[in-house]
This record gives sequence, C-alpha cells and structure tokens, in this order.
Amino acid sequence: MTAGMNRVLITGAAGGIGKSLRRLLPGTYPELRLSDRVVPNDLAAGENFVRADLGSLAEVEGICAGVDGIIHLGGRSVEDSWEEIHPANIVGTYNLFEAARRQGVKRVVFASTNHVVGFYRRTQRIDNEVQPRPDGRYGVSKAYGEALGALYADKYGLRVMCVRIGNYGDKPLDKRRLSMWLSPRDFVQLVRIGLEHPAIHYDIVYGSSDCERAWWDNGHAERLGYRPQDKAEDHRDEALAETARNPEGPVSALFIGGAFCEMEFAGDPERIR
Ligand code: 15L
Repeated sequence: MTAGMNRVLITGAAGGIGKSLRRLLPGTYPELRLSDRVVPNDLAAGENFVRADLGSLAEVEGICAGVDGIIHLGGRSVEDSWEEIHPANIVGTYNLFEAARRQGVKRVVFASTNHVVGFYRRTQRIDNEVQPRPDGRYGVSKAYGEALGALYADKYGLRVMCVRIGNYGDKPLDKRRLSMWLSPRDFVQLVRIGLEHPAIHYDIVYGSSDCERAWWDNGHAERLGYRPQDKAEDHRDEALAETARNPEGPVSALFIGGAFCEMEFAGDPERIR
C-alpha cells in the first residue's frame, strides 16, 4: 500500500507545516520520525522526535538511518539574510541529500517554493519546466535544493519530488493567495504521490489546491494522479476584502512572488519579461 515506506522522517517538524503534517500523517505510514533543531513546543507523548541540526552532516546522517522516505521541510522558509539562508538551506540541504544517499534512503519529498519562480509575471502561465527566476536569497536556495534533487536522482538513484509550495494554510489569506493556496489535506495528497508513486524519478510539481486563478499549469501533478479537494474560490470574498484593505505594492502586484519581489527591489520592472 505505501510502497515500502515503513519509516518516514519529517525534518522541520517544529515549523508551521511540520506541526500540521504531524497531525495529518499518523496512520499513513507504520513509523514517523520527527526532527528539528529545536524540540517542538507541542510534542505529544508517543511522537518519535530526534533533535538534529541540518548544519551537521553527522547529525543528519543519524536521523536518516533506517529511514525509507524523507519529507524535507527543514531550513529557512522565508526571505532572510545570507547568514541565515546559507547554513540552513545551502549547507543544510546538501547535508540532507548526502545523508539520505549514505543511509540508503529511497525517496525525498523536497519542500520547495513558488519563490523559485517568483519573478514570472502574473500575466504569463508557466509550467513545471520553466527556468528558475528566484525573487530573493530564499528562492535561490530552493532552486539550488531542486538542482541537488536532480543530481541525487540522476547520479545516485534517489527518487525525488520537489513541491513548489504556494501558500500553505487553512484558507487563502488574500487575493494573491487565491492563485496559490495549498490546503493541508491537498499537501498530504502531494506528499503521498512523492513517497509512493512508482513513476517518480525527479519530478517538480506545484503545491496548490484547486485555484482557478493559478498562474501555473499543474498538469504534471495531475498526470501523477493529483486531484485537489479544496477550492480557493470558496474563500474568495474574504481574500479579496483583505487585499482591498491592504493593497499590494506596485512591484509585488506584477509578479508571482509578490512582496518577496518588492523587498530590496532596485531593478526595472519593464525589463523583466
Ligand atoms: C513561502 O515560501 C513561505 O514559506 C510562506 O511563508 C509564504 O511567504 C509563501 O511562500 C508565499 O509566497 O505566500
């Protein structure tokens, strides 16, 4: 049933998505191992938690031992200084893939982000094969993580699925998120495709629910069997009202990455085609 996924590791288990997956995944796989560099403040009795810092290859190898599949949520998940992004997402992601290889892990689901393609215009419809156009250091670090995934898939036979997550949560927060909202149960469906689908080698999909305003074509996920259950438009009025109260800035409003594009922006929007 679960394609030999007897023990599944979740990194970043103390973070927002980690906490949510920990409530949704039990019962799906025989054993879940949780890890983060800090102990989750909501750790329940019976949860199997092993502390590890992604910056230490030895510690990451330790948490990968005996694991069949990894859901890699660890690292920085927003724009930040290079001093923060580098150890967590550059060194840390390398350590994760290398430790997975050394420990004979079969599959990795890599939490990537829409910010890998943040500088695509909202007027364009992109698919999962476009070249990266990151909108910050965070987006660059995730593009690098995707590239590492390709290397470890092609060279070492690890099966890797990268999910370019839009915005994860119970509902779309504003107008922009109506185009990229990802509900928890739809993310679980994508994670299960990554960990179980027999055709996965190195695949990139977008992490969004049923968003009729999507700026991307998620046909690749659909071909892998993804059928999102939750519709962004069910929350339309609230989301539009939020953006009416807090409109996007002039640069944010042009591009997929929104406010991440506008941070530190000193370019010429006209030249970004
Ligand atoms: C992300 O990648 C972040 O993890 C999340 O906090 C949001 O900022 C999201 O993108 C977004 O673009 O809305």
